[in-house]
Amino acid sequence: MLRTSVLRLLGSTGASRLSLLEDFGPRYYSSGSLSAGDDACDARAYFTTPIFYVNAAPHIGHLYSALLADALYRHRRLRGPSTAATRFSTGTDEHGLKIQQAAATAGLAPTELCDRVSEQFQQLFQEAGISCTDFIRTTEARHRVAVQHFWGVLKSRGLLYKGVYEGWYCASDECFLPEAKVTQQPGPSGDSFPVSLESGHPVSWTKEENYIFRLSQFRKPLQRWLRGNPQAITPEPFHHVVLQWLDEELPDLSVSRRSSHLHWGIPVPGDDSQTIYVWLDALVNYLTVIGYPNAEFKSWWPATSHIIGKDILKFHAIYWPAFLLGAGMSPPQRIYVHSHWTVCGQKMSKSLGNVVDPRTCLNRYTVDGFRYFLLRQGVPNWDCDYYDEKVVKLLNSELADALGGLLNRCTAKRINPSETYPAFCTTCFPSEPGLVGPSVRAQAEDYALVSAVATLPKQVAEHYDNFQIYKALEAVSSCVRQTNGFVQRHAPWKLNWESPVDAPWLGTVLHVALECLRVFGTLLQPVTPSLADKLLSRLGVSASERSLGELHFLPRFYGHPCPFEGRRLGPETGLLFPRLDQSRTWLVKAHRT
Ligand code: ME8
Repeated sequence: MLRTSVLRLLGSTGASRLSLLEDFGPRYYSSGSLSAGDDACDARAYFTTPIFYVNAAPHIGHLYSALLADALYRHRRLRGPSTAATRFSTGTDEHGLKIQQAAATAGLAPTELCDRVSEQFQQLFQEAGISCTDFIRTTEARHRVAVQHFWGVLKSRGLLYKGVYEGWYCASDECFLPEAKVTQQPGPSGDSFPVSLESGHPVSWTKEENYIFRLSQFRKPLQRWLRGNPQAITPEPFHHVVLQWLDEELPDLSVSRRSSHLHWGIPVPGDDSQTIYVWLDALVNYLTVIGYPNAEFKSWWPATSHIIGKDILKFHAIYWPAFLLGAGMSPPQRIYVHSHWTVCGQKMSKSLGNVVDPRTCLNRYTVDGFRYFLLRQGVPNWDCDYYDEKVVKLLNSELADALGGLLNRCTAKRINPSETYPAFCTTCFPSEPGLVGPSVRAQAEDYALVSAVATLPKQVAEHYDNFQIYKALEAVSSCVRQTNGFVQRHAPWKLNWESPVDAPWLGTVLHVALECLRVFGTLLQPVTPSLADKLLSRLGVSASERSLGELHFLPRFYGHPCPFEGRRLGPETGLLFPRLDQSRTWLVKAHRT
């Protein structure tokens, strides 16, 4: 029963004036709402992605992990004042049997394969606007120093011993498997061969004298860490899964291989006949990046958030914290786990020929378009299915029509001939709802809009903290729809600038809509950086006015001056996001039965 649930998770895929002001207004001004200080953004923050194997070219799953980390990192920088206090690393995992075998199959020296594929990851991430501060390769000298030092610490603390390790090994997954996790799969010619129950990859029987890590000693400390830190692994179901795993037996772990079998790796210090297990090597990358073993690393550890896929949860939530505890260090602060992208309901794989090339997608849907799609549609708790029609539909409806249309409606010359941020009229839109008078034009729904957009930055921040970026985007999109409804309701195109009755209200409608757009543009920066820049530039918002601390939505409504009122809009630079043609859906179509 317990196991079934674990497998299922891992294997599948008008308000009163008082309340308005109390809820959102004063807090905005007194505390700056989302600026540094009130949410510990003065502290350091270090985001990481997994380092990716170089046996094959990157696909959309890899890009998705990097985008999640990039959005978290960019959002964090929007909140905090100091960019020096944030770091973001990604990289490539280049050692191990898997790479050794892939190089042999390709007829290449391992270094050649590593250089070639690592370059593909770097190029992809550069094209996709991944703003990492560090790209690490495990074949770098600085990493070898860090791994060998870390090994020495574990050894000196009596946590490594030599023994014979016998069991199934899966080279594709680079892991040992107990008997219960192996099954026989029928081969093409009627014979059968052993495979991993979870991944379906072939396994082979291994018996060797290795160095073994006393993992079994860490069951209780790991349980204490997780029970004492309910947010350590997010979303919660994954936290729960790890605690379930820890209820089971936790055998010691082989952390080296015979060099004659595995030569492509980092040698065990003082024993060249053994090569360090690739997962121990790979996990230490998170320390290498922050300068380990030099003391500087201490200012970054453990203020770390690891973003990982569900497939490598055990390595990050059990092995890695155990290694760290063993070395006298704290486990990472947060582990954010996401599920997988499938294609037409199937796992992406080279052999099925259904791997979606992210560079093609970035070209077809634009960088911002594809970033938006993956982050808007990707739900960490469940697997998501990819097909092209979905991308076109989403981008046309949310970016081209809803957001682009809204900007166009408020900035077009025929509606806004002076091309300025018009004045807000407090008698047309008093801060107290329900007032009646000849010049009062605002309705109950308009107060609801103001209230929704005023709370949006906080809501979005909470979604980021809970690793639900798709919900943050859903909330922005819902407010964009509400703002379009506001503009539609008051039809500024039917109002006349020449009329002394219409003009103040016309200006107010545009002012409110532009203020909403300013909030949307600010909040979209972590996901669609260029599109948000285009939007904010069109609104005339300068670079120093784009942080969350500077946001102060609709200050005139709350009785404060507005720095934008009367300001000229930025230059017109064309459509915010041109509509995509359905014929662009030639990549992967949805299955229709
Ligand atoms: O496991 N959907 O590297 P890896 C979403 N080198 N994300 C996916 C995905 C999919 N279909 N497929 C892969 C390794 N990913 C080790 C990691 S870290 C110290 C060492 C993403 O190249 C996801 O983040 O197999 C997954 O965990 C990672 O790529 C695995 O990449």
